[in-house]
Amino acid sequence: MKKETIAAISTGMTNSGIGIVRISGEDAFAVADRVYRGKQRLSDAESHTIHYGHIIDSGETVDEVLVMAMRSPRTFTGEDTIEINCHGGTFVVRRVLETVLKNGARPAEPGEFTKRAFLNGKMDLSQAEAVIDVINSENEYALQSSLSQLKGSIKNKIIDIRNKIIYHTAFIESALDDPEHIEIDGYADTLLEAAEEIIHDLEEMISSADNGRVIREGINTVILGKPNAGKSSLLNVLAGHERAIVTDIEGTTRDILEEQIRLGDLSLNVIDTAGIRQTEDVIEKIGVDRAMEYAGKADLIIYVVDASRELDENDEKILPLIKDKNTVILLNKSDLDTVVTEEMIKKKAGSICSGFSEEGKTKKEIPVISVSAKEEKGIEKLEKKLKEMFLNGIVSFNDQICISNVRQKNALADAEESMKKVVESINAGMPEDFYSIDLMDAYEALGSITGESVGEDLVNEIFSKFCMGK
Ligand SMILES: Nc1nc2c(ncn2[C@@H]2O[C@H](COP(=O)(O)OP(=O)(O)OP(=O)(O)O)[C@@H](O)[C@H]2O)c(=O)[nH]1
Ligand SMILES: [Mg+2]
Repeated sequence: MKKETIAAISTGMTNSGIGIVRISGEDAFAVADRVYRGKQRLSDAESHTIHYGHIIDSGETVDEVLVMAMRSPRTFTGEDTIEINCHGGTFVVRRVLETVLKNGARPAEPGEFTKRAFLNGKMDLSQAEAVIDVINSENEYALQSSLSQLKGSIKNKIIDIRNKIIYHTAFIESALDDPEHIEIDGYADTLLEAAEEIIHDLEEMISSADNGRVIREGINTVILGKPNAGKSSLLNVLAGHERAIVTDIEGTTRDILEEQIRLGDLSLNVIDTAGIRQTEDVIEKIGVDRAMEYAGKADLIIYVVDASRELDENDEKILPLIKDKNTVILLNKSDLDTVVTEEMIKKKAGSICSGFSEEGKTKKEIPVISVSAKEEKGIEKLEKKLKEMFLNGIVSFNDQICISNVRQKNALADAEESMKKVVESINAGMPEDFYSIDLMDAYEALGSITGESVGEDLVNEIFSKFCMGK
């Protein structure tokens, strides 16, 4: 079936220097020739050339343009493609598009160009998803990881794993078909080793998803501490303006407050919370519950200790919340006479946090920094520490695979589950034909990442999230 020729404005809809109307499909050249006047017909032009001329609508000049003529298959969509570079005023770009639409193209749906690139085999689904991620990237790291995905890092890894799975499945099947010639005894051990290796690879990719989210959406940072410790004061310092109400009344902050903060290449979603304490006040109690709930979901906890007051039962309540979390402890109010020392808080935290080994020595030392939110002291140290904590693992993104997409992550998790079943079956001494079902399930799940085993509905849903003209 002949695919319709589609057209859309591919540049942003604000007045700008240049606007681009893109046409893709078998009739792209014919449609363009109906609206373009220049030295030469585009149909006679060589591929990948640029032509100066005018767009004409019913004898009237619409704009002066440069037209790029690119023939299939070496184009983004894999189809014949024309890109009209016109002046970038929103009105004139729309007029050029209208003229094109009057002459045989239909408007493209959001993401339809990329969908065609996928359907024409120019890229797999993980790369198509990377296209939108590149467009939506808001920082260098997000961009780098999307670009690596676009180049095929995920695709290649998935193909590699799928090849291994299919090799083992094929071996089992043929051995079962032809037991006289193919020896299957002892094969379980080989498969077990391979399955464990695959599980390891899958787990690595799944865990990269959290890094990916942190980079893309910012680090979810929750400020915890007892009432009056100076949490809201800290938020205000980090935000650079008076975001939260600060008073010397305990229980000032009731609800959670969120603020986006940039630290160089890092973005933080900083959440100020109600001071943790036992309270009879109904509203404050809801606030405290919320603080705990947010702490559970945090990527990072900044635990603000009031160093001018003794540690008390409220601090004790906070310690379990920072267990297993990336945490920075701030000894706040360092401008006053302090009673809490670094050693004291480290000892307390060490007794509860699993990051500390039995000898009391830290495996993963929780950083403790003296600050004064009031006098804005020590804040630079905090910022430096955060960069250290989060950027170290991230900088090498170029050559690392980073899963950033929930759909892909879920598929990996499904594949991992199936592979674990394979391991279980082998360990339980089940017959060979048993595992091949689970192996094939894993194979299918991974295929959904690259788009080899996905239905039309899912494809449509994925591309509908794209912007117009891409
Ligand atoms: N001297 C001194 N006072 C501070 C410092 N940080 C905060 N404060 C004071 O401590 C009091 C409480 O500060 P907040 O920032 O409201 O404390 P909070 O932790 O948000 O308190 P709740 O919202 O009630 O949980 C205010 O009077 C602040 O001015 C500091 O570094 N030094
Ligand atoms: Mg507060």
